[in-house]
Amino acid sequence: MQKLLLLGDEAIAQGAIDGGISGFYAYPGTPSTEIMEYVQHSKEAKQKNIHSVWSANEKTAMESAIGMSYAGKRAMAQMKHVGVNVAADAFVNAAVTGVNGGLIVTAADDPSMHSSQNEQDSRFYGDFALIPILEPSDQQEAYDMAYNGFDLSEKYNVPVLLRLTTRLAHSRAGVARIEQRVQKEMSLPEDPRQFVLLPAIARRNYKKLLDMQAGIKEASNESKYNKYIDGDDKKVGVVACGIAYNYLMECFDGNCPHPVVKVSQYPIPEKHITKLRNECNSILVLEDGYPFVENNLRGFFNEGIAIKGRLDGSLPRDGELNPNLVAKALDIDIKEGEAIPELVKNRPPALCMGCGHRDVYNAMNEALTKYGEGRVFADIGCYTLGALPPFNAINSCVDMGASITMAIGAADAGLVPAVAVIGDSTFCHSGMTGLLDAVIKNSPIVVIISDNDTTGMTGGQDSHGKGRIENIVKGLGVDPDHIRSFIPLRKNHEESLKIIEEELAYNGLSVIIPHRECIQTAVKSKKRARK
Ligand SMILES: Cc1ncc(C[n+]2csc(CCOP(=O)(O)OP(=O)(O)O)c2C)c(N)n1
Ligand code: SF4
Repeated sequence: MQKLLLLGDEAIAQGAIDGGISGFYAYPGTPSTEIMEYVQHSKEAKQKNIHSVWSANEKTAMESAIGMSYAGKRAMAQMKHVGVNVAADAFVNAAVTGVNGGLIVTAADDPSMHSSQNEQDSRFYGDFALIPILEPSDQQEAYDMAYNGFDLSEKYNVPVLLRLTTRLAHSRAGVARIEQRVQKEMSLPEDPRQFVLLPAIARRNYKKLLDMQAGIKEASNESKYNKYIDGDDKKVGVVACGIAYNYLMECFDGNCPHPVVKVSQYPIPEKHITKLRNECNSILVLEDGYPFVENNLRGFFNEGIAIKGRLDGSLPRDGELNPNLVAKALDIDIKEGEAIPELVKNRPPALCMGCGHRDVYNAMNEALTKYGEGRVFADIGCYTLGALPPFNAINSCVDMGASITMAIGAADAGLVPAVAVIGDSTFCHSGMTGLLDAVIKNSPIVVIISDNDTTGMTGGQDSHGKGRIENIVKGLGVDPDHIRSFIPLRKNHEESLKIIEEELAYNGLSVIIPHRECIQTAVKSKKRARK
């Protein structure tokens, strides 16, 4: 069979394509973005007419995937870990509706917060929703799990959560492909009310989900992804989850002297863990993310054999794992890599030279001088870099869409004028509903939608707002006299400043739309046009 050199993200995309998927739905977010990008560049996916759609946000992506599953076809929703918070309502309820076509939700977690607001662990969501979780230890497993995850989903009538972390998502390894499967035909659920979560039906479905738990647990005990690997040195037994298994093997060149339970499918495989407890004097748990398994093994009283890991200080409580941390926890020699050459310097992130957000901040900062500091609520996107020098322009960045709604709350508390800064993609993701709140209350806030026609921060994916922002704002009911626009360029500074000053002085809701294409996407489209 063909072998490909793939990123973990790409392996998931290829596994799902080969496994008979009909639709991928996603909202971009590091480290999950490359799944959709791979599908969108895949000739096979095109030939097979596989849908690959950037949705408005993670919740709409999740719901579209549920819809495709309802119609009998296999679907995947993919997102970064914080995206699962946005999709959570649909995600948890999808476990209660059950599936028709197989449904996989891929959540890419980011321990160490390389490019995220937190390092939450998506396994808790899978556990909470009572569904199976798959966590690959390498790229081949990422491929296999995407391929086979649909069978697991269809067998137990539940969505399956496929969880991976940054290091695996963004590193490459050889992946052997399996025979390609054809897509499923459209077919409606046998029970036409399966997806109607009225209380009477939801109660019945929930009981079914509970009845399914014994089978889901057994599937984990018997899974080929979970293993008990014996070792002579029983002073400590190791539970290695997902990519941590790879780190453990790296420390011992593939021959760990301790008994090991490799965990790549959850619920936690009780059969293997019980054997490990019976044979070893203590247990070390290696897992990237939160101490999910460790907490379960310790239980409330933490009695019995010692359980070591992130909670007793054997490993740091936060940040991603690596082979050196694993070696230290096992008290073996650390293999030092090459020192970083002097030439390599840390460089703080910055807005690109020539970026329109720079001109927006220059004008906004000047206009705000007379009102004092501390009144700018920003959002998540390239413009968040306005928090850093030389701009020092913003005072918050909490979650996608929070700028407008936080400004409303602060204005209610008396901080007038309050300013919200949001990008076009984030506005369409979750800013529009907040703006509707502001319209209904005529909140005295100035909303700046810094429109660059793209989702710049995650690499320039299409933004649902392209060419539509002004109409959306009008449609939501903002007074047209207070919808203003300018082109954020240095030569337009005086005009931009005047517009912002006028709207700051207005005691009601204004929306200002500075509009100029992101220079990175502009350069890319010029290059494409020249080819
Ligand atoms: C819930 C959630 N989903 C996805 C992301 C990843 N992400 C960070 S910023 C951003 C969008 C940025 O686009 P836009 O608002 O248009 O600003 P730009 O970067 O183009 O300036 C995305 C998708 C995230 N941080 N949180
Ligand atoms: S990628 Fe685009 S939006 Fe982001 S900083 Fe660069 S020019 Fe600005």
